Amino acid sequence: MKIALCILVRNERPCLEVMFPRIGEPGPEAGYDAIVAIDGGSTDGTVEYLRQRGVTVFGQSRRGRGEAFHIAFREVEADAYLFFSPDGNETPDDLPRFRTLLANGADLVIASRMMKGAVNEEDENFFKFRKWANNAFTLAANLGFRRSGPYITDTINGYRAITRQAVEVLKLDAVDYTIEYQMTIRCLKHGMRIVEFPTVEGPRIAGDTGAPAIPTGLRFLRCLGRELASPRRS
Ligand SMILES: Nc1nc2c(ncn2[C@@H]2O[C@H](COP(=O)(O)OP(=O)(O)OP(=O)(O)O)[C@@H](O)[C@H]2O)c(=O)[nH]1
Ligand SMILES: [Mg+2]
Repeated sequence: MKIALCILVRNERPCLEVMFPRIGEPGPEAGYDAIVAIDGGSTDGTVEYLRQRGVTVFGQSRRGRGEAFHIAFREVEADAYLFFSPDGNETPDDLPRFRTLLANGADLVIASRMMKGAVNEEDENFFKFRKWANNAFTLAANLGFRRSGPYITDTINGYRAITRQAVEVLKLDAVDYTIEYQMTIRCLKHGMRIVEFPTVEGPRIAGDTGAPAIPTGLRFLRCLGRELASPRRS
């Protein structure tokens, strides 16, 4: 099974300098067989950093994290896509775990920040607004779309891998930060096999989020409404 590691970046140079050396080399031990990056219009030397290290970088004509997923699906030949954001939230230590779970038949593998044994960025805060909102959207997805199989604890996290076969069935069309939520919901709708493992979410290393809480939350609500209104199988 050929797994393509797809690094998603927009102005992440300082984070890449820390995270990229931790990704390792492609190969059976590393959990992926090729590395590409999709860039959402960086102006801080992110693209140059990656190209100097031999990474093929695809640019985007339209901004958006979902748009980056579609470029990966369109441009990269692979049996599965493993998405990685190098901003510090996701640990490269988990990269090898995806291959085993995909090889065992998972359609979608999610590194969960919410299940037993996992750590969420906000766990040390008293008010965990982002975690609570995430959990509310996750509850809605499970109640609205789960047909069988276990409760999915983190329907939103971007640290995930999906098979090419699943992508071809799901007909995803979200272009923004709702891409993962739409992907999980559609996998649930189709009764696909979703497997999670616990991960430890780290803090952002540098820079600012591109996903401000309120507009992003409203987009998630719209995404949920659209999925509820459309047939169970897209
Ligand atoms: N290719 C591409 N990557 C993007 C785009 N928008 C965001 N990203 C990347 O997606 C990853 C996650 O985005 P963030 O802005 O960190 O969103 P977040 O993880 O919800 O927010 P934080 O709490 O700041 O970590 C980062 O590596 C970004 O550089 C885009 O339009 N195109
Ligand atoms: Mg992040």
